[in-house]
Amino acid sequence: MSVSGSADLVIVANRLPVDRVRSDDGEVGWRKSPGGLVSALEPVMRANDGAWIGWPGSTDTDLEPFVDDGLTLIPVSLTELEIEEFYEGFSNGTLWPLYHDVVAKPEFHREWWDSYVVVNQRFANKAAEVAAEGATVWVHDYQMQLVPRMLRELRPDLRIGFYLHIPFPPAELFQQLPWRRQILEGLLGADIVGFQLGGAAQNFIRLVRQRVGHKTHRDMVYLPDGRTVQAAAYPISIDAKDFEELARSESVTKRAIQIREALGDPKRILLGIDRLDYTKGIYPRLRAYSELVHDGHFDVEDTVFVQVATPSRERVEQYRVLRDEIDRLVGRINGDMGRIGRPVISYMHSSYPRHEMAALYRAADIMVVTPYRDGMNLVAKEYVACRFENDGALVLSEFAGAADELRQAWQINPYDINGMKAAILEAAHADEKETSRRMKAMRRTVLENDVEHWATSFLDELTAVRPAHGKSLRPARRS
Ligand code: GDG
Repeated sequence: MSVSGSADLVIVANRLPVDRVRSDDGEVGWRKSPGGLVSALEPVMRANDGAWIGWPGSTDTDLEPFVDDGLTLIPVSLTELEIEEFYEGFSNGTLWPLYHDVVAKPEFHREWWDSYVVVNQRFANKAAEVAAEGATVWVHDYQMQLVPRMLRELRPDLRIGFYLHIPFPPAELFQQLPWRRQILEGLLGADIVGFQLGGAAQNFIRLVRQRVGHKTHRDMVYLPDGRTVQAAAYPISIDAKDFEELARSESVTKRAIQIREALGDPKRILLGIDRLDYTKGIYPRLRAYSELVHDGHFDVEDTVFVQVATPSRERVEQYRVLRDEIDRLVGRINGDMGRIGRPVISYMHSSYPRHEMAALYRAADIMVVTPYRDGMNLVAKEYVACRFENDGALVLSEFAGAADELRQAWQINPYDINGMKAAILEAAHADEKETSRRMKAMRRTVLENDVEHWATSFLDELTAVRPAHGKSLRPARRS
C-alpha cells in the first residue's frame, strides 16, 4: 500500500507498537504490544490519518506498510549488523548507561556511531516520505536523536516534536560523548524537545548554550536562522482508568487470591517488577530485604518478597553479567535463610500478560521500586492505579522521575542500604490510616495526570509553538 505524503500525524519510534507472531498453523500475523503509549496515541492517530514508523523486531525482512486494527504501520528494516551496532551498541551500550548517571560504564566505538547515523537517516527519510504537507511528526526516544534535524533538512514545512523517555544527563557526564555536538544539533531540529523532568530540560538548555553556543533564555533556544526551540518537561504516565478497571475485574480479583494462596497465604507480600536492567537497583533492594530477614525483622513463615525480572537486552554483555549476579544473590539468600516451601525471595525471570501484572499489583502489600536512576518508572504508577481500595504501600527511589509526583511514597536513596531498610520497615508497620492517606493522595495524582493528558499537552503545545506553518490536528475521537 502507498502512504506517501498522506499522514497528518507521524510517530517515529525505534519499535513499531506490534510484534510479529506465528500461530500454531504457521500463519504470520501481528499482535499489538500492550502499552500506555500506543493506547494514548491511538485515538489521535485515527482522527488524523496517523502513521507509525518503526522497526518491526525482525531482521532483514523488507515489509510493506500495512494497516493493523485501523493504524497505519510503516516498518523500517534493520540488518543483523545494524541491530548489533545501532541498537545493542550505540543505543544500549553507549547512550543508555551515559544517560543513566553512568551506573554502568558507557562504551564509545566509532563504528557504532556510524551505524546510528545511517539508521537515523533511514527513519528520517521514511518520515519525510509519508508526512503530508504541514504535518506534525513526533519523534521518540534516545535511539532517534538525530532524526529531528535530518527531517527538518528534508521537510522544513513540518512541525516536529521530540520526546526523551529516559533522563537527560548533566553536562559533566554528557560531555564525555565524542559526538555530543551532533546529538545536540540533532535534537535542535525539533520545535519542542520534551523531557520527563524540568531538571533534564535545564541540562539540555545549558549544554546547548555551552557546547553549541546558541542564545538561550529560560526554556527557549534562539537559533541564528530565527527559529526557536523550546525545551520543557512532560512527565509521562499510564492509562490509569484502564489499569484500575482491569484490577477491579472479577478474573484479576480471583487471580490475586490464587497468587496469595500459591505463596502459602503469607501475612505480607513485598513485590518488585522490573525489566532486568542494571539501572533498576534490583541488587541493593534484595540485599536490603535479605538483611531485614537475617536481622529477624521479617520471618519467612509469614512474609515473602516476589521479584519479577522481565528478560531484557539479553545479547548485551552488561545485561548477561547482571543476570548472573542476581541469580547468584537470590540463590545465596534462599539457600541461607529459606525453608522448605518458604523461599525468602520468590524470583521469576519471565514476562507476563498485563492481566497477571494487575493481579500481582493487587496481591502485593508493599511495592518496592528502587532504581539508581529512571526517567519516570511506570510500574510505580501502575501499582497506585490498581490500589482502588486505598491500601498498599509504595517504597520509591528518589532517583525515579515518578518521585517528583508520588511525594507520599516512602522515598529512599538506593545507595543507602540502611535507609532503605528503615523505609521498608516503616512501610510494613504503618497503620491503615497512614497508608490510606498516602495512597489516596497518590491515586489522585495518577488518575488526574494520565497518559492521555500527557499526549494531549505535548501535541497541543507543539501546535501552539508553530501555528503559522502546520495545520492543526483534529481532536481525537475516543472509541
Ligand atoms: C522507559 C524508561 C519510563 C514490565 N514487565 C512486564 C511488563 N512490563 C511493563 C510495565 C511498564 C513497562 O513495562 C515498564 O516501564 P517502566 O517505566 O517501569 O520502565 P522502562 O521499561 O525502563 O521504560 C522509564 C518509560 O520508558 C516510559 O517513558 O518511565 O523511565 O526507562 O508498563 O508494566 N508488561 C507486561 N509483562 C511484563 O512481564 N505485560
